[in-house]
Amino acid sequence: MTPSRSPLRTWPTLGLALGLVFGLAACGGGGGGSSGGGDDDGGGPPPPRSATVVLVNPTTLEDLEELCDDKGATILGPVDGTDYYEVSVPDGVDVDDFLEDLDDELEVEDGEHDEGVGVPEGGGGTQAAFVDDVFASIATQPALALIGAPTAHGRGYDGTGVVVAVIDTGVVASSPALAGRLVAGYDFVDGDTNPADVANGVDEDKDGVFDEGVGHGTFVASLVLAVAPNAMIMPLRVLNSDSIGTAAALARAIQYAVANGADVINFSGGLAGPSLVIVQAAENAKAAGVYVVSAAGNRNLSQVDYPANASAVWAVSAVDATSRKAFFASFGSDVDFVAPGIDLLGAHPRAPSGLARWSGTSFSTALVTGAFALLRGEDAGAPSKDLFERLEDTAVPVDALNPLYVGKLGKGRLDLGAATAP
Ligand SMILES: [Ca+2]
Ligand SMILES: [Ca+2]
Ligand SMILES: [Ca+2]
Ligand SMILES: [Ca+2]
Repeated sequence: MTPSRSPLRTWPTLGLALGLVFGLAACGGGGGGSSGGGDDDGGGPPPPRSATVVLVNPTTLEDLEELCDDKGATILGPVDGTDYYEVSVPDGVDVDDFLEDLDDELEVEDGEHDEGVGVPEGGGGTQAAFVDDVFASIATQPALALIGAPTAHGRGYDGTGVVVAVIDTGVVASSPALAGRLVAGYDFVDGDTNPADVANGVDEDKDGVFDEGVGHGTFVASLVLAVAPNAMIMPLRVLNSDSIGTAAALARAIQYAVANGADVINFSGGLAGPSLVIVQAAENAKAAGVYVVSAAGNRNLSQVDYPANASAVWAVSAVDATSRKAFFASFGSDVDFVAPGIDLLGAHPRAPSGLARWSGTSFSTALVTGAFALLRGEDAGAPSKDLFERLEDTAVPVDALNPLYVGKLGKGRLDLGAATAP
């Protein structure tokens, strides 16, 4: 991947993006769906390499079929909602060479490598702190007051009738915070209809921590519902129990959300490099009136993560309780909003109390998605763009409080009091 390449340039006629390379994902089976959760436990020396999956946007399917025949590659299937196909590159074939051959033969002008999808809080980032205060309440935490949620609720805004797709690690449906608020979703990791967030005792990302992703999706969903208590959550699982996933799964989940009636999509995750297939899925969703809201990232960089940086995706960064940029929050001209993101209280299925505090732009993102759901619940007809622009236009500017980040924290901090003012 060439860092200097802009993922936002005009869409190439012949784009080629490489999705994830999962050591454990046995893609060679050729079965539908994306990476499987199954694994053969690679203890000891390097495990046998499974096939690498690339995402290819060919001139014609016939061209691709011919080439794959030549190379012994397998077309796993189309990536719904995009022009891409998932192709399994045979074991023992150098992926760079394979892509170069594609380049030669299909005049593909773009290649991206090994971009795993994850969450900003992953990889030793911020950790959830379990809470044992029995009086703790997600709904009455100060962060919600800071964004004016109680004021909006007092005016009757509650998100009734709104479906929010939460693309994440899945959810623990038994969490009290989600009771009665789930609609059918899908599991793009396992390829089944149960997007349950379950630990599997496998350290998929080999960082020495097992199943560190479990709880992320539930936490995010609980925050969406804290802002929009009568909205419904459509859980779409694309991240495994170590909170990693594939570009193809994310693109498919975006397409699924649009096709199944979601009003907005929360993706509190991202990847460090461009993925054209994800951008294309988000563009197509936007064209259908369904926006993706995504996290700016926790790397304290002046470059927000993908896909939040894409123009079709709303990017959310994090501030503290005094509206100063969170120390970890990435920033820049691609940020659209900021919202509180430090020590938020949310539902965590691994905490004995069911509650945890957690920091990250993932959670600021959930608040903005919930805010959209509130506005949508009171106005079924307005274009989504208008509702997001209302959130932007009513945001409280925070530049004066953040002199080092002027113009780099979007329009400011979410203010639902102003956004719902009569
Ligand atoms: Ca499942
Ligand atoms: Ca791990
Ligand atoms: Ca795991
Ligand atoms: Ca954006």
